[in-house]
Amino acid sequence: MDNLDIESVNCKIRLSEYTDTGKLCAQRPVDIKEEIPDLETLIDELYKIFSYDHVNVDDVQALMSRYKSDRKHWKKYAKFDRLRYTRNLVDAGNGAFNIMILCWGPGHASPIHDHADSHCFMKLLSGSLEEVRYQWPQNVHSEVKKSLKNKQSGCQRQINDTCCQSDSCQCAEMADICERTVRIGAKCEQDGDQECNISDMVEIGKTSLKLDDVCYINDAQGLHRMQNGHVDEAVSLHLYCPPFDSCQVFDARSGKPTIVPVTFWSKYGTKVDRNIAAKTQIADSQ
Ligand code: 2CO
Ligand code: FE2
Repeated sequence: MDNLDIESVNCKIRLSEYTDTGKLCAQRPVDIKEEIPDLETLIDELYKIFSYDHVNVDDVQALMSRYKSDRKHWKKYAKFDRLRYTRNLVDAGNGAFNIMILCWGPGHASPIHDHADSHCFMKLLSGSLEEVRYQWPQNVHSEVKKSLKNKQSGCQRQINDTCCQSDSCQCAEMADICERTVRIGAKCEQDGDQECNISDMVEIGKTSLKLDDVCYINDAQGLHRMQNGHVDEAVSLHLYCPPFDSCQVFDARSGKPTIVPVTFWSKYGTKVDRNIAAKTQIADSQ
């Protein structure tokens, strides 16, 4: 699964649910060459593409590239906070995807995080952002890796369920590692014990995103952190498929994972109740 040909992946399916390579290759129903004139048209086109069972990652990227950013199309969604980046829902999609605008003040950054077994597309609408990618910490596994291990070992069960107990099965070993990770993490939280040094986060790449660039990440490729290291604000458009309401964030030094809810600062251009949004933003976890 680590060797997925990302360009041909069908992003209507969660990463860990791929059962055979036949499902990865898709018919290619959309072939739009011309520029997309505004954000509304882009969203209409995304609805069309996501109405098919198969959606190719590179088709979504191509579609998002054809829209050229213009502040007047998206300014009503661009709501900033002084302290942290904000997530602003633009369209809840058709169940298969959602679209949001993220606003990054100078110096704002996300924690290191995963994408909850979903596909993440990101387009820069204004300013510039850096993406730093990381390996998963040694003892923490993505759903896609757990699922692959299960398949390799012939075990039909999920990693955290009771495993088949066959001699060749690696589930038990992995479940044990996961359990220890949680236990060590819990101890660390309680009394600040040094045992929480699960492993260092290993950097595997750095990219600078410029205006209208579109990039893609999923959990099989690794984790990332986004940062606006500039004096100007930055705005990015994100599409997730399927949508998710929580993800894991990782302590940059120890790699300790924590599950956090992800919520919105505003929805459809209107600010969400401050108490709810402020308590649960992924941006708070940095
Ligand atoms: N995934 C982060 C979020 O949804 C933003 S970093 O770019 O994917 O808050
Ligand atoms: Fe992200």
